[in-house]
Amino acid sequence: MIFTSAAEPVKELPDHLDVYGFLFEYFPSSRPDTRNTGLPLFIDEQTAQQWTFEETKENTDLLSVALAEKCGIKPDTRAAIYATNSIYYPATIWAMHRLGAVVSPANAAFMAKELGLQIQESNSKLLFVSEDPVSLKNAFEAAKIANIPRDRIVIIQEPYTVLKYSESNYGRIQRKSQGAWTLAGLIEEGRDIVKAKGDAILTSTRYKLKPGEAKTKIAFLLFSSGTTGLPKGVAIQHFAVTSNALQTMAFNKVGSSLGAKGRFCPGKDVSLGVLPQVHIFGLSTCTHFPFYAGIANVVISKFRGIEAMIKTIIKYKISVWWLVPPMVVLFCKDPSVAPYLDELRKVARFAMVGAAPLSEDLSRQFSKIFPKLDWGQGSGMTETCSVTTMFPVGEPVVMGSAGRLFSNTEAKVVNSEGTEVGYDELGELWLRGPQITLGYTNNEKATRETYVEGGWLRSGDEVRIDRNGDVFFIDRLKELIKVKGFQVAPAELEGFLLDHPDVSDAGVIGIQDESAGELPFAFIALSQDAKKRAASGGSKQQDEIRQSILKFVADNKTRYKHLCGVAFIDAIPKTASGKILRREMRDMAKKLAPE
Ligand code: 4UV
Repeated sequence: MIFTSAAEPVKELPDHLDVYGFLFEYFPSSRPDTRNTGLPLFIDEQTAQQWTFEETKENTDLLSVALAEKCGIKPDTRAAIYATNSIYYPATIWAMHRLGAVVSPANAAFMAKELGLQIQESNSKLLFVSEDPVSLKNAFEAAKIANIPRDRIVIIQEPYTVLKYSESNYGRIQRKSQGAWTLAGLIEEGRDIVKAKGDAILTSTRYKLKPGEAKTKIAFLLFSSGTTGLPKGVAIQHFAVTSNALQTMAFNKVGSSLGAKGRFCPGKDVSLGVLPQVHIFGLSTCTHFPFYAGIANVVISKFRGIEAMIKTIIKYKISVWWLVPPMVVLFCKDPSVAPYLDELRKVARFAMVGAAPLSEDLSRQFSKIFPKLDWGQGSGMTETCSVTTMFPVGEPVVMGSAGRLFSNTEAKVVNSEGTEVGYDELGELWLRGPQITLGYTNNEKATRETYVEGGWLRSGDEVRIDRNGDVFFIDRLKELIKVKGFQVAPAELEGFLLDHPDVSDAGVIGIQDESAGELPFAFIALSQDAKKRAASGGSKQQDEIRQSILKFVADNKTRYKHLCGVAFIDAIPKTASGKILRREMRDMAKKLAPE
Protein backbone atom coordinates (compact mmCIF):
# COMPACT_ATOMS: atom_id res chain seq x y z
CA MET A 1 0.00 0.00 0.00
CA ILE A 2 1.13 3.51 -0.71
CA PHE A 3 0.57 6.01 2.09
CA THR A 4 -0.20 9.48 0.76
CA SER A 5 -0.04 12.83 2.48
CA ALA A 6 -3.26 14.30 3.81
CA ALA A 7 -1.68 17.76 3.84
CA GLU A 8 -2.37 20.49 1.33
CA PRO A 9 -0.12 19.87 -1.70
CA VAL A 10 2.12 22.41 -3.40
CA LYS A 11 0.52 23.20 -6.74
CA GLU A 12 3.48 24.61 -8.57
CA LEU A 13 7.01 23.31 -8.18
CA PRO A 14 9.29 25.39 -10.41
CA ASP A 15 11.94 23.37 -12.22
CA HIS A 16 13.52 26.31 -14.04
CA LEU A 17 14.90 28.03 -10.95
CA ASP A 18 18.08 27.46 -9.03
CA VAL A 19 18.16 28.24 -5.33
CA TYR A 20 19.41 31.79 -5.98
CA GLY A 21 16.65 32.49 -8.50
CA PHE A 22 14.05 30.99 -6.19
CA LEU A 23 15.05 33.16 -3.24
CA PHE A 24 15.90 36.42 -4.98
CA GLU A 25 13.93 36.51 -8.23
CA TYR A 26 10.76 34.46 -7.68
CA PHE A 27 7.75 36.21 -6.22
CA PRO A 28 4.55 34.26 -6.88
CA SER A 29 1.43 35.67 -5.21
CA SER A 30 1.69 32.92 -2.59
CA ARG A 31 5.00 34.28 -1.23
CA PRO A 32 5.21 37.01 1.40
CA ASP A 33 7.18 39.76 -0.30
CA THR A 34 9.96 41.21 1.84
CA ARG A 35 11.45 43.49 -0.80
CA ASN A 36 11.76 47.16 0.20
CA THR A 37 10.27 46.56 3.60
CA GLY A 38 13.37 47.12 5.75
CA LEU A 39 12.56 43.86 7.51
CA PRO A 40 15.67 42.19 8.89
CA LEU A 41 15.91 38.62 7.58
CA PHE A 42 19.23 37.66 9.15
CA ILE A 43 20.26 38.90 12.56
CA ASP A 44 23.65 38.10 14.01
CA GLU A 45 23.26 37.06 17.61
CA GLN A 46 26.68 38.27 18.72
CA THR A 47 26.79 41.70 17.11
CA ALA A 48 23.14 42.45 16.41
CA GLN A 49 24.18 43.15 12.81
CA GLN A 50 21.10 42.76 10.59
CA TRP A 51 20.56 42.15 6.88
CA THR A 52 17.40 42.96 4.96
CA PHE A 53 16.45 41.25 1.69
CA GLU A 54 18.36 43.92 -0.26
CA GLU A 55 21.45 43.74 1.94
CA THR A 56 21.56 39.97 1.70
CA LYS A 57 21.20 40.17 -2.08
CA GLU A 58 23.83 42.87 -2.47
CA ASN A 59 26.39 40.95 -0.40
CA THR A 60 25.57 37.74 -2.26
CA ASP A 61 25.87 39.37 -5.68
CA LEU A 62 29.13 41.19 -4.98
CA LEU A 63 30.67 38.11 -3.43
CA SER A 64 29.70 36.02 -6.45
CA VAL A 65 31.30 38.50 -8.86
CA ALA A 66 34.55 38.35 -6.87
CA LEU A 67 34.41 34.54 -6.62
CA ALA A 68 34.12 34.37 -10.39
CA GLU A 69 36.76 36.98 -11.16
CA LYS A 70 39.31 36.41 -8.37
CA CYS A 71 38.87 32.77 -7.32
CA GLY A 72 38.14 31.05 -10.62
CA ILE A 73 34.69 29.79 -9.66
CA LYS A 74 32.81 28.55 -12.73
CA PRO A 75 29.59 26.59 -13.21
CA ASP A 76 29.90 23.22 -11.43
CA THR A 77 33.10 24.18 -9.56
CA ARG A 78 32.84 22.82 -6.05
CA ALA A 79 33.76 24.59 -2.81
CA ALA A 80 33.73 23.34 0.76
CA ILE A 81 32.50 25.47 3.65
CA TYR A 82 34.07 24.62 6.98
CA ALA A 83 32.47 27.15 9.25
CA THR A 84 30.22 27.77 12.20
CA ASN A 85 26.93 29.55 11.57
CA SER A 86 27.13 33.20 10.58
CA ILE A 87 25.11 35.64 8.53
CA TYR A 88 27.77 35.20 5.85
CA TYR A 89 27.08 31.48 5.54
CA PRO A 90 23.87 31.79 3.47
CA ALA A 91 25.36 34.57 1.34
CA THR A 92 28.35 32.34 0.59
CA ILE A 93 26.13 29.46 -0.45
CA TRP A 94 23.92 31.60 -2.64
CA ALA A 95 26.87 33.43 -4.22
CA MET A 96 28.16 30.03 -5.35
CA HIS A 97 24.72 29.01 -6.61
CA ARG A 98 24.42 32.29 -8.53
CA LEU A 99 27.42 31.11 -10.56
CA GLY A 100 26.02 27.60 -11.07
CA ALA A 101 28.63 26.25 -8.65
CA VAL A 102 28.29 23.58 -5.96
CA VAL A 103 28.66 23.87 -2.18
CA SER A 104 29.86 21.11 0.12
CA PRO A 105 29.31 22.02 3.78
CA ALA A 106 31.75 20.31 6.18
CA ASN A 107 31.18 20.04 9.91
CA ALA A 108 32.85 22.95 11.72
CA ALA A 109 34.02 20.54 14.42
CA PHE A 110 35.99 18.35 11.99
CA MET A 111 39.69 17.76 12.52
CA ALA A 112 42.12 18.50 9.70
CA LYS A 113 42.16 14.98 8.23
CA GLU A 114 38.38 14.64 8.28
CA LEU A 115 38.11 17.96 6.45
CA GLY A 116 40.86 17.02 4.00
CA LEU A 117 39.00 13.86 3.13
CA GLN A 118 35.75 15.70 2.44
CA ILE A 119 37.54 18.27 0.27
CA GLN A 120 39.03 15.42 -1.76
CA GLU A 121 35.83 13.38 -1.90
CA SER A 122 33.79 16.39 -3.00
CA ASN A 123 36.53 17.52 -5.39
CA SER A 124 36.36 21.01 -3.92
CA LYS A 125 38.65 23.65 -5.42
CA LEU A 126 38.00 26.39 -2.88
CA LEU A 127 37.65 26.34 0.89
CA PHE A 128 35.70 28.78 3.05
CA VAL A 129 36.71 28.72 6.70
CA SER A 130 35.75 30.46 9.97
CA GLU A 131 38.35 32.80 11.36
CA ASP A 132 39.01 31.21 14.76
CA PRO A 133 42.56 29.89 15.25
CA VAL A 134 41.68 26.19 15.52
CA SER A 135 39.56 26.23 12.36
CA LEU A 136 42.26 28.13 10.47
CA LYS A 137 44.98 25.70 11.54
CA ASN A 138 42.86 22.71 10.51
CA ALA A 139 41.86 24.36 7.24
CA PHE A 140 45.45 25.16 6.27
CA GLU A 141 46.48 21.58 7.07
CA ALA A 142 43.50 20.11 5.18
CA ALA A 143 44.19 22.40 2.23
CA LYS A 144 47.72 20.99 2.07
CA ILE A 145 46.36 17.42 2.07
CA ALA A 146 43.92 18.32 -0.72
CA ASN A 147 46.30 20.56 -2.74
CA ILE A 148 44.31 23.75 -2.32
CA PRO A 149 46.58 26.81 -2.63
CA ARG A 150 46.40 29.60 -0.04
CA ASP A 151 44.69 32.03 -2.41
CA ARG A 152 41.87 29.52 -2.84
CA ILE A 153 41.01 29.79 0.84
CA VAL A 154 38.47 32.37 2.00
CA ILE A 155 38.34 33.33 5.66
CA ILE A 156 34.86 34.10 6.95
CA GLN A 157 35.46 36.68 9.64
CA GLU A 158 33.18 36.97 12.58
CA PRO A 159 31.10 40.11 11.89
CA TYR A 160 32.68 41.93 14.83
CA THR A 161 36.08 41.41 13.23
CA VAL A 162 34.83 42.99 10.04
CA LEU A 163 33.74 45.99 12.06
CA LYS A 164 37.11 46.07 13.80
CA TYR A 165 38.91 45.94 10.46
CA SER A 166 36.82 48.79 9.12
CA GLU A 167 37.57 51.00 12.11
CA SER A 168 41.26 50.27 12.39
CA ASN A 169 41.72 50.73 8.66
CA TYR A 170 39.65 53.88 8.45
CA GLY A 171 36.85 52.22 6.59
CA ARG A 172 39.02 49.91 4.51
CA ILE A 173 38.50 46.25 4.97
CA GLN A 174 41.46 43.88 5.08
CA ARG A 175 41.20 41.88 1.86
CA LYS A 176 43.79 39.21 2.49
CA SER A 177 45.11 37.54 5.60
CA GLN A 178 47.95 34.99 5.76
CA GLY A 179 47.81 34.70 1.99
CA ALA A 180 44.11 33.81 1.99
CA TRP A 181 41.19 36.01 0.99
CA THR A 182 38.84 37.41 3.60
CA LEU A 183 35.16 37.12 2.82
CA ALA A 184 34.39 40.76 3.55
CA GLY A 185 37.46 41.60 1.46
CA LEU A 186 36.06 39.64 -1.47
CA ILE A 187 32.76 41.49 -1.16
CA GLU A 188 34.75 44.74 -1.43
CA GLU A 189 36.66 43.32 -4.42
CA GLY A 190 33.27 42.58 -5.99
CA ARG A 191 32.21 46.17 -5.37
CA ASP A 192 35.37 47.45 -7.11
CA ILE A 193 34.87 45.11 -10.05
CA VAL A 194 31.26 46.24 -10.54
CA LYS A 195 32.38 49.88 -10.35
CA ALA A 196 35.05 49.26 -12.98
CA LYS A 197 33.11 47.02 -15.36
CA GLY A 198 29.55 48.17 -14.77
CA ASP A 199 26.41 46.10 -14.25
CA ALA A 200 27.28 43.96 -17.29
CA ILE A 201 29.55 41.91 -15.04
CA LEU A 202 26.56 41.08 -12.84
CA THR A 203 24.67 39.78 -15.86
CA SER A 204 27.57 37.90 -17.43
CA THR A 205 28.51 36.04 -14.23
CA ARG A 206 24.94 34.90 -13.51
CA TYR A 207 24.43 31.25 -14.48
CA LYS A 208 21.41 30.77 -16.73
CA LEU A 209 19.48 27.56 -16.24
CA LYS A 210 17.84 25.76 -19.10
CA PRO A 211 14.16 24.81 -18.63
CA GLY A 212 13.96 21.79 -16.34
CA GLU A 213 17.65 21.95 -15.43
CA ALA A 214 16.94 22.54 -11.73
CA LYS A 215 15.92 18.89 -11.52
CA THR A 216 19.40 17.64 -12.31
CA LYS A 217 21.76 20.46 -11.43
CA ILE A 218 23.61 19.88 -8.18
CA ALA A 219 23.40 22.62 -5.53
CA PHE A 220 24.98 20.83 -2.57
CA LEU A 221 27.16 17.85 -1.81
CA LEU A 222 26.25 17.04 1.77
CA PHE A 223 27.80 14.01 3.39
CA SER A 224 25.84 11.08 4.79
CA SER A 225 26.76 7.46 5.37
CA GLY A 226 23.31 6.31 4.22
CA THR A 227 22.44 2.76 5.21
CA THR A 228 25.99 1.42 5.34
CA GLY A 229 29.66 2.21 4.84
CA LEU A 230 31.58 5.46 4.88
CA PRO A 231 30.16 8.98 4.50
CA LYS A 232 29.26 9.69 0.88
CA GLY A 233 28.47 12.93 -0.91
CA VAL A 234 24.71 13.22 -1.42
CA ALA A 235 24.03 15.11 -4.65
CA ILE A 236 21.27 17.56 -3.76
CA GLN A 237 19.72 19.23 -6.78
CA HIS A 238 18.30 22.75 -6.74
CA PHE A 239 14.76 21.44 -7.30
CA ALA A 240 14.91 19.36 -4.09
CA VAL A 241 15.87 22.44 -2.03
CA THR A 242 13.25 24.74 -3.53
CA SER A 243 10.55 22.06 -3.41
CA ASN A 244 11.17 21.41 0.26
CA ALA A 245 10.85 25.12 1.08
CA LEU A 246 7.52 25.20 -0.81
CA GLN A 247 6.36 22.01 0.89
CA THR A 248 7.12 23.66 4.24
CA MET A 249 5.01 26.66 3.18
CA ALA A 250 2.07 24.48 2.14
CA PHE A 251 2.14 21.98 5.01
CA ASN A 252 2.20 24.80 7.55
CA LYS A 253 -0.37 26.93 5.71
CA VAL A 254 1.94 29.94 5.68
CA GLY A 255 0.02 33.04 4.61
CA SER A 256 1.00 34.96 1.50
CA SER A 257 1.33 38.41 3.01
CA LEU A 258 3.45 39.89 5.76
CA GLY A 259 1.64 39.66 9.06
CA ALA A 260 -0.69 36.93 7.78
CA LYS A 261 -1.77 34.61 10.57
CA GLY A 262 -0.95 30.95 10.13
CA ARG A 263 1.35 28.53 11.80
CA PHE A 264 4.09 30.99 10.90
CA CYS A 265 3.56 34.69 10.77
CA PRO A 266 5.71 36.27 7.98
CA GLY A 267 7.21 39.58 9.00
CA LYS A 268 6.50 38.96 12.68
CA ASP A 269 7.87 35.57 13.68
CA VAL A 270 11.52 35.24 14.57
CA SER A 271 13.29 31.92 14.03
CA LEU A 272 15.97 30.26 16.13
CA GLY A 273 19.05 29.74 13.98
CA VAL A 274 21.07 27.57 16.32
CA LEU A 275 21.12 24.32 14.34
CA PRO A 276 24.31 24.04 12.31
CA GLN A 277 23.81 25.24 8.75
CA VAL A 278 26.08 22.36 7.73
CA HIS A 279 23.36 19.84 8.62
CA ILE A 280 20.37 19.36 6.35
CA PHE A 281 17.93 20.20 9.19
CA GLY A 282 19.58 23.58 9.84
CA LEU A 283 20.19 24.24 6.17
CA SER A 284 16.53 23.85 5.26
CA THR A 285 14.69 25.17 8.29
CA CYS A 286 17.01 27.94 9.47
CA THR A 287 18.46 29.06 6.17
CA HIS A 288 16.27 28.57 3.10
CA PHE A 289 12.74 28.40 4.47
CA PRO A 290 12.70 31.52 6.69
CA PHE A 291 14.32 33.68 4.01
CA TYR A 292 11.71 32.59 1.47
CA ALA A 293 8.85 32.93 3.96
CA GLY A 294 9.82 36.37 5.28
CA ILE A 295 10.72 35.20 8.77
CA ALA A 296 13.74 36.76 10.48
CA ASN A 297 16.37 34.24 11.47
CA VAL A 298 18.62 34.93 14.44
CA VAL A 299 21.91 33.31 13.54
CA ILE A 300 23.68 31.76 16.52
CA SER A 301 27.22 30.74 15.66
CA LYS A 302 27.01 27.56 17.69
CA PHE A 303 25.21 26.03 20.64
CA ARG A 304 26.93 27.32 23.77
CA GLY A 305 24.71 25.77 26.40
CA ILE A 306 21.01 26.03 27.20
CA GLU A 307 21.19 29.19 29.31
CA ALA A 308 23.01 31.16 26.60
CA MET A 309 20.44 29.96 24.04
CA ILE A 310 17.54 30.92 26.33
CA LYS A 311 18.95 34.40 26.85
CA THR A 312 19.12 34.87 23.08
CA ILE A 313 15.56 33.58 22.69
CA ILE A 314 14.32 36.10 25.21
CA LYS A 315 16.44 38.99 23.90
CA TYR A 316 15.19 38.60 20.32
CA LYS A 317 11.72 37.28 21.25
CA ILE A 318 12.36 34.18 19.17
CA SER A 319 8.99 32.56 18.54
CA VAL A 320 9.89 29.69 16.17
CA TRP A 321 12.24 27.03 17.55
CA TRP A 322 13.99 24.28 15.60
CA LEU A 323 15.45 21.83 18.10
CA VAL A 324 17.23 18.49 18.40
CA PRO A 325 16.34 16.04 21.20
CA PRO A 326 19.40 16.84 23.40
CA MET A 327 18.09 20.43 23.66
CA VAL A 328 14.70 19.10 24.78
CA VAL A 329 16.51 17.06 27.46
CA LEU A 330 18.13 20.27 28.69
CA PHE A 331 14.85 22.23 28.66
CA CYS A 332 13.33 19.45 30.79
CA LYS A 333 16.20 18.68 33.14
CA ASP A 334 18.69 21.53 33.39
CA PRO A 335 18.23 23.53 36.60
CA SER A 336 19.23 26.79 34.88
CA VAL A 337 15.99 26.77 32.83
CA ALA A 338 13.41 27.32 35.61
CA PRO A 339 13.99 31.06 36.24
CA TYR A 340 13.37 31.83 32.55
CA LEU A 341 10.27 29.72 32.02
CA ASP A 342 7.70 32.51 32.35
CA GLU A 343 9.50 34.66 29.78
CA LEU A 344 10.05 31.69 27.46
CA ARG A 345 6.37 30.78 27.56
CA LYS A 346 5.50 34.34 26.52
CA VAL A 347 7.69 34.37 23.41
CA ALA A 348 7.45 30.76 22.18
CA ARG A 349 4.76 29.93 19.60
CA PHE A 350 6.15 26.92 17.76
CA ALA A 351 8.84 24.26 18.20
CA MET A 352 9.83 21.36 16.00
CA VAL A 353 12.18 18.64 17.21
CA GLY A 354 13.95 16.30 14.83
CA ALA A 355 17.09 14.49 13.64
CA ALA A 356 16.90 11.72 16.25
CA PRO A 357 14.25 9.90 18.28
CA LEU A 358 12.49 11.72 21.11
CA SER A 359 10.99 9.44 23.74
CA GLU A 360 7.34 9.64 24.78
CA ASP A 361 8.46 10.35 28.31
CA LEU A 362 10.51 13.39 27.31
CA SER A 363 7.74 14.55 25.01
CA ARG A 364 5.34 14.55 27.95
CA GLN A 365 7.77 16.48 30.11
CA PHE A 366 8.29 19.07 27.36
CA SER A 367 4.51 19.48 26.92
CA LYS A 368 4.17 19.96 30.65
CA ILE A 369 6.71 22.77 30.66
CA PHE A 370 5.21 24.45 27.59
CA PRO A 371 1.50 23.55 27.76
CA LYS A 372 0.38 26.12 25.18
CA LEU A 373 3.20 25.62 22.68
CA ASP A 374 2.38 24.39 19.17
CA TRP A 375 5.07 21.72 19.06
CA GLY A 376 5.88 18.25 17.83
CA GLN A 377 8.41 16.23 15.90
CA GLY A 378 9.55 16.27 12.34
CA SER A 379 11.84 13.91 10.56
CA GLY A 380 14.03 14.04 7.54
CA MET A 381 17.24 12.83 6.00
CA THR A 382 20.11 14.31 4.06
CA GLU A 383 19.02 12.05 1.18
CA THR A 384 15.49 13.50 1.24
CA CYS A 385 16.76 17.06 1.24
CA SER A 386 15.21 17.55 4.54
CA VAL A 387 11.70 17.25 5.80
CA THR A 388 9.52 14.23 5.02
CA THR A 389 7.26 14.15 8.08
CA MET A 390 6.04 16.87 10.40
CA PHE A 391 3.37 17.30 13.06
CA PRO A 392 0.19 18.66 11.51
CA VAL A 393 -1.31 22.09 12.04
CA GLY A 394 -4.10 22.49 14.56
CA GLU A 395 -3.97 19.10 16.24
CA PRO A 396 -2.74 18.09 19.69
CA VAL A 397 0.75 16.64 19.88
CA VAL A 398 0.91 12.84 19.52
CA MET A 399 3.61 11.64 21.92
CA GLY A 400 6.31 9.60 20.21
CA SER A 401 5.06 10.35 16.67
CA ALA A 402 7.52 11.88 14.21
CA GLY A 403 4.59 13.57 12.52
CA ARG A 404 2.68 12.85 9.31
CA LEU A 405 3.72 12.73 5.69
CA PHE A 406 4.76 16.10 4.34
CA SER A 407 2.92 17.78 1.45
CA ASN A 408 3.52 15.99 -1.89
CA THR A 409 5.23 13.10 -0.07
CA GLU A 410 4.38 9.41 -0.32
CA ALA A 411 5.55 6.43 1.71
CA LYS A 412 5.62 2.65 1.68
CA VAL A 413 6.39 0.38 4.60
CA VAL A 414 8.24 -2.71 3.43
CA ASN A 415 8.83 -5.66 5.78
CA SER A 416 11.90 -7.91 5.93
CA GLU A 417 10.37 -10.27 3.32
CA GLY A 418 10.08 -7.38 0.89
CA THR A 419 6.30 -7.16 1.23
CA GLU A 420 4.52 -3.82 1.42
CA VAL A 421 2.51 -3.73 4.63
CA GLY A 422 -0.36 -1.58 5.85
CA TYR A 423 -1.42 0.40 8.90
CA ASP A 424 0.26 -0.43 12.19
CA GLU A 425 2.62 -3.01 10.73
CA LEU A 426 6.38 -2.76 11.02
CA GLY A 427 8.73 -2.36 8.10
CA GLU A 428 11.31 -0.15 6.43
CA LEU A 429 10.14 3.33 5.48
CA TRP A 430 10.41 4.07 1.75
CA LEU A 431 9.83 7.64 0.65
CA ARG A 432 8.96 9.42 -2.58
CA GLY A 433 8.51 13.09 -3.38
CA PRO A 434 10.05 16.09 -5.12
CA GLN A 435 12.58 16.52 -2.30
CA ILE A 436 14.28 13.15 -2.91
CA THR A 437 17.87 13.79 -4.01
CA LEU A 438 19.82 12.42 -6.96
CA GLY A 439 22.10 9.86 -5.30
CA TYR A 440 25.61 9.45 -3.96
CA THR A 441 28.56 10.82 -5.90
CA ASN A 442 31.34 8.35 -6.68
CA ASN A 443 29.25 5.43 -5.45
CA GLU A 444 26.93 3.82 -7.94
CA LYS A 445 26.44 0.70 -5.85
CA ALA A 446 25.17 2.58 -2.79
CA THR A 447 23.01 4.75 -5.04
CA ARG A 448 21.43 1.68 -6.69
CA GLU A 449 20.73 0.08 -3.34
CA THR A 450 19.17 3.18 -1.76
CA TYR A 451 17.50 5.03 -4.65
CA VAL A 452 15.35 2.25 -6.04
CA GLU A 453 12.87 1.77 -8.86
CA GLY A 454 9.86 4.03 -9.15
CA GLY A 455 11.56 7.03 -7.53
CA TRP A 456 11.57 5.50 -4.05
CA LEU A 457 14.24 6.12 -1.44
CA ARG A 458 14.93 3.42 1.14
CA SER A 459 15.38 5.18 4.48
CA GLY A 460 16.89 2.33 6.50
CA ASP A 461 14.47 3.27 9.30
CA GLU A 462 11.98 0.82 10.76
CA VAL A 463 8.62 2.52 11.25
CA ARG A 464 4.93 1.96 11.87
CA ILE A 465 2.27 4.23 10.38
CA ASP A 466 -1.08 4.32 12.17
CA ARG A 467 -4.53 5.03 10.77
CA ASN A 468 -4.23 8.74 11.56
CA GLY A 469 -1.13 8.83 9.40
CA ASP A 470 1.24 9.27 12.34
CA VAL A 471 4.69 7.85 11.62
CA PHE A 472 6.45 6.19 14.56
CA PHE A 473 10.19 5.47 14.31
CA ILE A 474 10.72 2.07 15.94
CA ASP A 475 14.33 1.16 15.21
CA ARG A 476 17.18 1.87 12.84
CA LEU A 477 17.84 -0.96 10.40
CA LYS A 478 20.83 0.89 8.95
CA GLU A 479 24.24 1.12 10.53
CA LEU A 480 24.01 4.78 11.47
CA ILE A 481 24.73 6.15 14.97
CA LYS A 482 23.28 9.55 15.85
CA VAL A 483 25.10 11.64 18.42
CA LYS A 484 23.22 14.85 19.25
CA GLY A 485 21.60 14.56 15.81
CA PHE A 486 24.96 14.28 14.00
CA GLN A 487 25.77 11.21 11.94
CA VAL A 488 28.52 8.86 13.02
CA ALA A 489 29.23 6.03 10.57
CA PRO A 490 30.32 2.84 12.39
CA ALA A 491 32.31 1.82 9.30
CA GLU A 492 34.42 4.98 9.58
CA LEU A 493 35.42 4.25 13.19
CA GLU A 494 35.86 0.52 12.52
CA GLY A 495 38.23 1.20 9.63
CA PHE A 496 40.12 3.74 11.68
CA LEU A 497 40.46 1.48 14.73
CA LEU A 498 42.23 -1.13 12.59
CA ASP A 499 45.16 1.31 12.37
CA HIS A 500 45.75 0.97 16.10
CA PRO A 501 48.56 -1.56 16.64
CA ASP A 502 46.66 -3.45 19.38
CA VAL A 503 43.50 -3.94 17.31
CA SER A 504 42.96 -6.89 15.00
CA ASP A 505 39.24 -6.28 14.41
CA ALA A 506 36.59 -3.81 15.57
CA GLY A 507 32.82 -3.45 15.64
CA VAL A 508 31.16 -0.17 16.64
CA ILE A 509 27.57 0.32 17.78
CA GLY A 510 25.56 3.16 19.28
CA ILE A 511 24.45 2.85 22.85
CA GLN A 512 21.74 4.92 24.47
CA ASP A 513 22.75 8.07 26.28
CA GLU A 514 20.30 10.40 27.95
CA SER A 515 21.87 13.67 26.88
CA ALA A 516 23.41 12.82 23.48
CA GLY A 517 20.79 10.26 22.35
CA GLU A 518 23.46 7.74 21.42
CA LEU A 519 27.21 7.40 21.81
CA PRO A 520 29.63 5.16 19.86
CA PHE A 521 30.93 2.10 21.71
CA ALA A 522 33.57 -0.27 20.31
CA PHE A 523 33.98 -4.00 20.63
CA ILE A 524 37.60 -4.85 19.96
CA ALA A 525 39.33 -8.12 19.09
CA LEU A 526 42.93 -7.62 20.20
CA SER A 527 46.02 -8.41 18.16
CA GLN A 528 48.04 -11.46 19.21
CA ASP A 529 50.65 -9.32 20.89
CA ALA A 530 48.10 -7.21 22.79
CA LYS A 531 46.26 -10.38 23.84
CA LYS A 532 49.46 -11.74 25.38
CA ARG A 533 50.13 -8.45 27.19
CA ALA A 534 46.57 -8.30 28.44
CA ALA A 535 46.74 -11.90 29.69
CA SER A 536 50.03 -11.47 31.52
CA GLY A 537 49.44 -7.93 32.83
CA GLY A 538 45.89 -8.44 34.13
CA SER A 539 43.31 -5.70 34.45
CA LYS A 540 45.91 -2.90 34.73
CA GLN A 541 47.36 -3.79 31.35
CA GLN A 542 43.89 -4.17 29.83
CA ASP A 543 43.00 -0.74 31.09
CA GLU A 544 46.12 0.75 29.54
CA ILE A 545 45.21 -0.76 26.17
CA ARG A 546 41.65 0.51 26.54
CA GLN A 547 42.82 4.05 27.36
CA SER A 548 45.21 4.03 24.44
CA ILE A 549 42.41 3.06 22.03
CA LEU A 550 40.08 5.75 23.42
CA LYS A 551 42.87 8.32 23.08
CA PHE A 552 43.67 7.19 19.54
CA VAL A 553 40.11 8.08 18.46
CA ALA A 554 39.99 11.24 20.58
CA ASP A 555 43.23 12.53 19.03
CA ASN A 556 42.11 12.02 15.46
CA LYS A 557 38.36 12.34 15.25
CA THR A 558 35.98 15.18 16.04
CA ARG A 559 34.45 15.15 19.49
CA TYR A 560 31.03 13.73 18.62
CA LYS A 561 32.72 10.63 17.15
CA HIS A 562 34.65 9.85 20.35
CA LEU A 563 34.07 6.42 21.86
CA CYS A 564 32.25 6.28 25.17
CA GLY A 565 33.72 2.87 25.93
CA VAL A 566 35.61 -0.16 24.70
CA ALA A 567 35.04 -3.86 25.43
CA PHE A 568 37.38 -6.68 24.44
CA ILE A 569 35.99 -9.83 22.84
CA ASP A 570 37.56 -12.84 21.11
CA ALA A 571 36.00 -12.17 17.73
CA ILE A 572 33.59 -9.63 16.23
CA PRO A 573 30.32 -11.48 15.51
CA LYS A 574 29.83 -11.72 11.73
CA THR A 575 27.77 -13.58 9.17
CA ALA A 576 29.44 -16.14 6.92
CA SER A 577 29.78 -13.41 4.30
CA GLY A 578 31.62 -11.14 6.75
CA LYS A 579 28.81 -8.70 7.60
CA ILE A 580 29.01 -7.49 11.18
CA LEU A 581 26.09 -8.68 13.33
CA ARG A 582 25.28 -5.45 15.09
CA ARG A 583 22.18 -6.74 16.84
CA GLU A 584 24.37 -9.31 18.62
CA MET A 585 26.76 -6.60 19.68
CA ARG A 586 23.89 -4.48 20.93
CA ASP A 587 22.69 -7.46 23.06
CA MET A 588 26.21 -7.90 24.36
CA ALA A 589 26.40 -4.20 25.26
CA LYS A 590 23.14 -4.45 27.23
CA LYS A 591 24.69 -7.22 29.33
CA LEU A 592 27.77 -5.08 29.97
CA ALA A 593 25.74 -2.11 31.19
CA PRO A 594 25.54 -1.78 34.97
CA GLU A 595 22.08 -2.49 36.40
O1 4UV B 1 20.75 12.49 7.28
P1 4UV B 1 20.42 12.86 8.64
O2 4UV B 1 21.49 13.40 9.52
O3 4UV B 1 19.23 13.89 8.52
C1 4UV B 1 18.47 14.33 9.57
C2 4UV B 1 17.43 15.28 9.22
C3 4UV B 1 16.51 15.64 10.14
C4 4UV B 1 15.46 16.60 9.93
C5 4UV B 1 15.38 17.39 8.82
C6 4UV B 1 14.33 18.30 8.68
C7 4UV B 1 13.35 18.40 9.64
O4 4UV B 1 12.41 19.24 9.52
C8 4UV B 1 13.42 17.58 10.78
O5 4UV B 1 12.56 17.69 11.66
C9 4UV B 1 14.50 16.69 10.90
O6 4UV B 1 18.63 13.95 10.71
O7 4UV B 1 19.85 11.60 9.41
C10 4UV B 1 18.72 10.91 8.94
C11 4UV B 1 18.28 9.91 9.97
O8 4UV B 1 18.06 10.52 11.25
C12 4UV B 1 17.03 9.80 11.94
C13 4UV B 1 16.56 8.71 11.00
O9 4UV B 1 17.26 7.54 11.28
C14 4UV B 1 16.96 9.27 9.64
O10 4UV B 1 17.09 8.27 8.64
N1 4UV B 1 15.94 10.73 12.29
C15 4UV B 1 15.68 11.95 11.77
N2 4UV B 1 14.60 12.49 12.36
C16 4UV B 1 14.15 11.58 13.26
C17 4UV B 1 15.00 10.45 13.20
C18 4UV B 1 13.06 11.53 14.17
N3 4UV B 1 12.21 12.54 14.33
N4 4UV B 1 12.91 10.39 14.91
C19 4UV B 1 13.76 9.37 14.79
N5 4UV B 1 14.80 9.36 13.95
